[in-house]
Formats: sequence, structure tokens, C-alpha cells
Amino acid sequence: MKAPATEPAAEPLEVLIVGAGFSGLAMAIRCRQARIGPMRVIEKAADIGGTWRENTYPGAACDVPSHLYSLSFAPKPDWTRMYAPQPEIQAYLRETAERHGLMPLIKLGTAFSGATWDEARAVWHVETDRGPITTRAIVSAMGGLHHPAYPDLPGRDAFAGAAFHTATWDHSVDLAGKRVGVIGTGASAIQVVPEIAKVAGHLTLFQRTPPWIMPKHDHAIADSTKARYRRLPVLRRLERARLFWLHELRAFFGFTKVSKLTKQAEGLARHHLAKAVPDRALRAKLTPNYRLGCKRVLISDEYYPALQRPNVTLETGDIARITEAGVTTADGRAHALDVIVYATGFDVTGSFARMDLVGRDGRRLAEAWSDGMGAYQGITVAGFPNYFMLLGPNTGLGHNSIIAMIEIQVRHVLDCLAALRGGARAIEVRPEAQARFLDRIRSRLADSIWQAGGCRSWYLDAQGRNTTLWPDSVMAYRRSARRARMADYRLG
Ligand code: N01
Repeated sequence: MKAPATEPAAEPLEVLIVGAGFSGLAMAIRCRQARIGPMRVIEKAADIGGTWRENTYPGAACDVPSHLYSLSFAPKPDWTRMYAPQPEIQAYLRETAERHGLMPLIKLGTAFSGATWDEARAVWHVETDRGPITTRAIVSAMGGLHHPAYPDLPGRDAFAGAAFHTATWDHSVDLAGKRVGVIGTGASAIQVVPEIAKVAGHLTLFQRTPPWIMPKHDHAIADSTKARYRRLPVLRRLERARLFWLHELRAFFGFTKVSKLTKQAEGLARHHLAKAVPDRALRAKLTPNYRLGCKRVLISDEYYPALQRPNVTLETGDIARITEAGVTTADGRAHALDVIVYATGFDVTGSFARMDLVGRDGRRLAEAWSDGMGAYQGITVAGFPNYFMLLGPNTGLGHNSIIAMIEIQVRHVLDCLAALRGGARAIEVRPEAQARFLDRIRSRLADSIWQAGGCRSWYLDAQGRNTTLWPDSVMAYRRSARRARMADYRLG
């Protein structure tokens, strides 16, 4: 048993932020700047950083350019690469938290287990594994990509060698000279595969569906450029704006909807494949049979070359079972392995559903979401006053930087918190405003690329509904969500 670190406060907190990853830190900085408090951040892990603390697999890096994948109000002029590697992003988050004086406000090793709304006092009673906390408002900054998903394959526990997920990398296992199997070919796999291929005796990559891959053009950022960005911040801001609009265009380039431009984008990706993989048979295996954008479009210059190394095999047969000795495919072939790496993604919809939240009239969030999760602007849910989500339902992106979405949401939540400071005991979205919002995005989703693109992805829940992605441009979300329209809220 851990010693209780958070004594029940005599006075409730003004705001409790749950999670110290990108979104939680952004919220905490903005709350501090707006002098909202007392405030506390709780974080289940032993360090801050969220997904960038957890994903330490070799090759982990961001697939959004560094100057765009950072907070607009916490700029870093000296990113070392166009696409920052994981340790640099983690260091950025740490420096940012320290520079903004957040560390004393963050209780590490404190896991949120649930919360109950107290109508009489207009506060939330929060349960954590280190004691209860009472707060007027909760900002959930838990993200969706943190519960590793393992495939439901028979015999998974029978494997005698080391087996781990990309998000829980076991750095004590030396892969040098080993027979390594990687299951999955998503964003994590295409980053880790080239690194494993460099050291493994043999790498077998088990592919169920080939991804669409575009060139990455990663490169080191010259010292002279960093110096210029330091001297003239306007140049860095211009670069950020350039990158933003370049990515924003993708929303109209088939990344949210099948459009006339989808074919052009597919042509570019096919050209990249043809240039990188001369072997016809291998190329055929690597050619997707669904529309570009239906799954996350990946970028890499190293993945295709890695697959052509003599110590790498691409296996496209279905996996029948895991055995003590490795993997057996449906055609009966046994693939002997020393190590299995699960690059099989995350349980996204499940991690939201697991939140044990009891709102007004004893209604649980899981009940409110029995027909699929949904929230007004992805942020607030009717029946759950003073409860705000960052990176909630339908606010993920396939085409641009998620940091832009976080900053819009933080702005919205600040408006709501200002209403609480202005005298309201509670702020709650009106059910009709929530219903209108959800109708609007569901009708946009009906013909989206994720529904119509001929693939299955983690974007869809078990019923085939897309409850994860925003179906439009970031600018459209900005117009919709940046300011909290008080007419859509009930103040109590
Ligand atoms: O996970 P995924 P991920 N047998 O769900 C396969 C973010 N991210 O960790 O396509 C065989 O995309 C599955 O196959 P299929 C980013 O948002 C960002 O790679 O379903 N294969 C798929 O290939 C991303 O979208 C960065 O047929 C099985 C793979 O496992 C999200 O994280 C970097 C299987 C899972 O791919 C998740 O990416 C990394 C089975 N039974 C991740 N079950 C950045 O750079 C599953 N698969 C910002």
C-alpha cells in the first residue's frame, strides 16, 4: 500500500487535471497563466509525458514536424530534426513543465479511479489510489492511446520467449542476433521495424493489412536555422504556419473524405512504393487494397528498404496461433522465434468506457454512452457538470497536428472555468446542444473516408461507428469549439 499523498482537502480544489501528458500540461500552464486555482494535476505514472513517456521503442519519433507538434505558447527554436525523436519530445515536455512551475502541482504515481458528482455541494468527489480529492471541476487529459491492445490469438501465453508490446518496450531484452517476430504494420511498427532489422538475426514481420506510406524526408535542422529561429521568433512562427497549412490541405486531399484528389494522393504513395521496392511480388504484398486515408497515412523512408534486407521476411498469411516456439500461420507453417513484439495498437474506445464517472442523478458515463461515446465539441457531456475532456470523442486527427486540437479545447475549457469563477456553481452542456452537435458530425462522418474507404481501423468502435476522429479541418473545429458558447450551456 502506498502512503496517502493527497489528504482530502478541507476546501475543494478549483480544478483537478487528470493526466500529465501533452494535453494535461497545456491545460495546467493555461490555468496557471489565468490564475485559476487551487489546481492540481494527478498522473498515474512515475513521470510526466504521457504517450511520449510510455512509447520508448527503438525508432519512436513523431510523424508530425517538430515545429508543428509543440505548444504555440511554449516554443522551442532548437528542435534538432524535422521530426523529433521520442527522447527529445519527452525532454521538451519536462523542460516546459519546469519552466512554467508545474512540477510542484503534479502528483505523480496517483491513479484516477473514478469520480462522483455531489449535486448539493456542486463538487466532484474523486477517488484515486492515494486517497480522495474534492474538486469543483475535473479536466480529463487522459488521452486515448495508452491501453495496449493485444490480439486475441490462441496460445498467446504459451510462447516461451520474451514478448512485449511496442508501448511497454522491454529494454532488458537484447535483440542482437535473435529471431524476432513483429505483429502489426501500423504507425508504431513502421518506426520500429527498421531499427530491429538492423540488429536482429532474422525479423519476420506479420502483416494483415499493408499501410499507405508516403516519403518522410526527415532531416537534421541546421544550427544556422536554429540560431535564426532564436534571433527572429517571427521566422519560427512563419515556419509553424507554413507547416500547419500544408497539413491542413490534406483534409481536402482525401484525408477526411474520398475526393477527386484521393487518387492523386494514392498515385504519390504508389510511386513511392514502386521507387523503393523493385521486386514485383513484394510490391504486390505491400500495395493496399483500400482507399488512402481510411487508416492513418504513414510516412517513412526507411520501412521499405528494411523489408528488403536479407534478414527480413514479410509474412502475409493469417496468424493461426502462437505456440511455445513462435507463430504458426493458417497455412500450417511454423515460424520459430526468440522474441515477439506486439505492434498491435491501443484499445481506444475501451479506455474511455472504463472511466468510472457518476454524474447528476447517479447516471454513469458508461450508461450515457451505451449507444457509442459522444460529447459536445468532444469536450462536455450532458449530465456531467463541471467535467471537461481533452482529446475526447471525435477530436482525433488523421491529417494535422493533434496539438492544435488540444489548444482549441484548452481555450474552450478556460471559458467554462471562467464562468465558474464568475459565480456559477456548475456549468453543463444543454442536451439539445449536444444532440445538435453530434447529429452534425455524424452526418459528416457517414461518407467519410474512414467509413467509405474499405478498411477497418481503430478509429471505428465494435459497432463500426467512428467515435474517435474529427471529420473536418482543424480550422472548422476551431470555429466550432474554440470559444464556449454560453447559449449551449446551462449555468447552475
Ligand atoms: O497501432 P495501429 P499503432 N493479427 O492500431 C495489426 C499513434 N501513433 O500503435 O491493419 C495481425 O495503427 C493491425 O492490422 P490491421 C497514431 O495515431 C503515432 O501502430 O488491423 N495483425 C495493424 O497493422 C496511430 O494511428 C505515432 O489489419 C494484427 C497493427 O496491428 C496510433 O498511435 C507513432 C492483429 C496495429 O496498428 C496507433 O498506432 C506511433 C492480428 N490479430 C503511433 N491485430 C506518431 O508518430 C492487430 N494487428 C505520432
